[in-house]
Amino acid sequence: QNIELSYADRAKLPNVHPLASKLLKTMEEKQSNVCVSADVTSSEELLQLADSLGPSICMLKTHVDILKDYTVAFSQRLQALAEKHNFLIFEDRKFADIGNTVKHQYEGGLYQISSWSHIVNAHGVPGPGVVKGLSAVGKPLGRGCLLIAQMSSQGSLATGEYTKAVVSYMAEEQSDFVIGFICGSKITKRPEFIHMTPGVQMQAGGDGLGQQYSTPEEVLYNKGSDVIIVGRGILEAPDRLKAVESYRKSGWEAYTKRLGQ
Ligand code: 5BU
Repeated sequence: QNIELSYADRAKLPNVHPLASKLLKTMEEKQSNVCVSADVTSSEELLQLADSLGPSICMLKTHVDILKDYTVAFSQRLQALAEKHNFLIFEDRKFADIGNTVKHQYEGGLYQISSWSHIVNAHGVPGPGVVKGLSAVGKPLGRGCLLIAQMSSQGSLATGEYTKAVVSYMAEEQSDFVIGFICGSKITKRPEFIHMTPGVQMQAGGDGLGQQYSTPEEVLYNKGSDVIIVGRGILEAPDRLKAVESYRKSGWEAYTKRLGQ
């Protein structure tokens, strides 16, 4: 038995994490499974992106440490835009240390990530302690975490048994904080978990530095992932708004095709 549940059905599952439920509902409402990867270096440009692309996306991914002018005021304005346009913020910090250290990295330092980012991600390399440390900070705030089970880059070592262990040993046992995975394809049948895939462009290919691209149709229909993460496919387009809309449309079509509609 392999029934495909809709995003809306999954949002109502009894064991779904409240944040995952919120994201799934948003995806259904906005008919968008697009996360824009806002990889720009100026905070004004990032805010402008968030305001203009906000209506077309379910989530906005940041790399806060590439900003040349981060301020607390920036993080507050970004949060306000997330509310205004109803999207979640995902800081792609890729935590990968012992629990006690990631706790400080998540809560403190210059960026105080836990205060503004709904979602963060972590590598499985350290073992379950990395999730325990992040959870100690994030759970009381209603935050969630994605585990990096696979990577889009060529020659990635996150494959096979490693991927399986991230799913079974790290996520399933800490599903009160882990809401899903960064992966290339569907890696668990549990519908409460959300699969998110970077390395997406309209044409398959690569970038010369190891990034590998698949199309929205390939990722969402053939591979069974839930969310496409798109950076340069949108950022380097002559018209970013037109580009995000074309990813939203292809993404939604691929998803409805998967549902058999
Ligand atoms: P691109 O411009 O669409 O290639 O950007 C992809 C983004 O996703 C970029 O911010 C990466 O840091 C991020 N990423 C990725 O490309 N592959 C991965 O496996 C992970 C993150 Br995890």
